[in-house]
Amino acid sequence: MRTSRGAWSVAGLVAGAAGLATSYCAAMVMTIRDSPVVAVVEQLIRLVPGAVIEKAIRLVGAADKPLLVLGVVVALGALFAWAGRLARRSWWMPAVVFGVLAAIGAVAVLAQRGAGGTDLVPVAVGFVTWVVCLSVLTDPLRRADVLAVEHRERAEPADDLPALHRHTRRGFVLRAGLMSAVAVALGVFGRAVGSGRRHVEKSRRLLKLDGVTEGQVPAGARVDLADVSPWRTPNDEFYLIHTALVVPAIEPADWTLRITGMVDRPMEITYAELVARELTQSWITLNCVSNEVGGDLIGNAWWSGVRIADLLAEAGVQEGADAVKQTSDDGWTCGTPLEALTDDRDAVLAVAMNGRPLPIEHGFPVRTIVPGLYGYVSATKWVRELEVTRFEDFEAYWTTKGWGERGPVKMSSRVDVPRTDADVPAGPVRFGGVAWAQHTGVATVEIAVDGGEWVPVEVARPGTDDTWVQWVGEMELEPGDHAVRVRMTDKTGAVQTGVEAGVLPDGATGWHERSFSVVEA
Ligand SMILES: Nc1nc2c(c(=O)[nH]1)N[C@H]1C(S)=C(S)[C@@H](COP(=O)(O)O)O[C@H]1N2
Ligand SMILES: [Mo]
Repeated sequence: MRTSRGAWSVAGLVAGAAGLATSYCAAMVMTIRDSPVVAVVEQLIRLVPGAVIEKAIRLVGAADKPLLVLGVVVALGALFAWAGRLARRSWWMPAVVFGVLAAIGAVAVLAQRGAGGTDLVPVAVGFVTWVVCLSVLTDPLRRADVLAVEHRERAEPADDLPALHRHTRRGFVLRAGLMSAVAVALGVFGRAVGSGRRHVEKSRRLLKLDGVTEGQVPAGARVDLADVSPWRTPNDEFYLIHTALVVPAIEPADWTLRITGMVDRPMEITYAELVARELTQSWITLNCVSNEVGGDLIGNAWWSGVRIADLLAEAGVQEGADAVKQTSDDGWTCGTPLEALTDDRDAVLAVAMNGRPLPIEHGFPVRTIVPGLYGYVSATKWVRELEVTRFEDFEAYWTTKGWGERGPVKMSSRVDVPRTDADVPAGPVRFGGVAWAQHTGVATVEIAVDGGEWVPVEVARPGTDDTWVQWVGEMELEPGDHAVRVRMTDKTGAVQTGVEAGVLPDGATGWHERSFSVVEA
């Protein structure tokens, strides 16, 4: 007696459900808006002609969307069961079914606004789950079939078989049960993670912050050349670095900041108290110590926040302190030189970025921003505590991993135009890019083509030393292959070094270079 079709269908269904659960959970944990299934349903809605939708809505009323989702789930269930039955014949046929489904999911996900490569991770997670779970589930079934055939061939007494079947059935039921339980648990976990975030996202959207303005681009901050990095980096294009797998979703009403350690008057301040204080707004360029020469882990934004120097003065910093250990809601820590938080620069507890409450990924509701320091020693997202202390008394997250303790930004510059390997028409060739030395300031920028002499270029003057500056230059070049390099000089007269150093332990150095070709027009 061979295994029943039903068992194979169940195997397909359970594996299918497990894959939906892991992909949903992955999407929630990665804070992707929704699971791939929802992306497919949304895509279906978009593809169906409007007239059909209208008729359907008239027919079923407001139940149209739940019905559609139900329809997709039923169709998926049928496909999963079918894939399970196919597994009885060969291992690759169900893999093809799952592969096609995953491909549809991937296309639907990529068709969403603003989707990128990482949005495909949940699809991949779901596909791998399907294939692995189906093979684990069908393994006892396949063995039972082999044994049943052997029995028949050897014409052994049939009374061995029931025991054998009980044994395989137990193996199968155990695996299917366990898998279903894990799938349900993942679904519940994903939902909890996702709903907390949705709630915070709503609070964030409804927040009105008095005094927060859209930053005006300073006169003179921009050069006249298309394709140079824009002066202001839009929030959804600003680079992201954090160690948290699930980013904290914090209701402003639940947020407080504690100022502790070597202070005369420890403080605890709520969100309402913080935003009621005087706001400071400024353009500040933030960059990551892990930014390679020419890399893009850098962005410029208009930050609105409350000066940390004033808060620390109220708390009363004690003699002997030289550091502030910052702690995030997610447990991440960094050590910031006390001086950078108490001198006259705009080191702030930021509540808004480019005129909007901070995006959740960028530290909502409150993060630290300090001009002139790399992010890893200063820019704590979801900040919860500032402990005034001494560098010798603690170690922060990255310093335990071999990164420098202080982390001042190193001056650097980048060529944005021409793009690498671009073909530019003969005639005067235009070059452009950005240069930065936050809180010190950029004095001059120079370029050198094909290892030739350094030639000064035009540098924009944004009127602050805390941001990057755009630069633009022009040169007559013969047709053929060329390479351009850039370097800057800061306002103390120090020239950017050409000595190449990697990002570890305290930031990369070297000149950025791009190759391009000049072609006959
Ligand atoms: N809580 C927390 N804050 C953090 C980090 C982190 O991993 N966790 N990374 C830091 C690093 S290394 C950088 S470069 C900046 C990046 O800020 P962004 O993601 O808003 O661009 O945040 C800093 N703040
Ligand atoms: Mo960083």
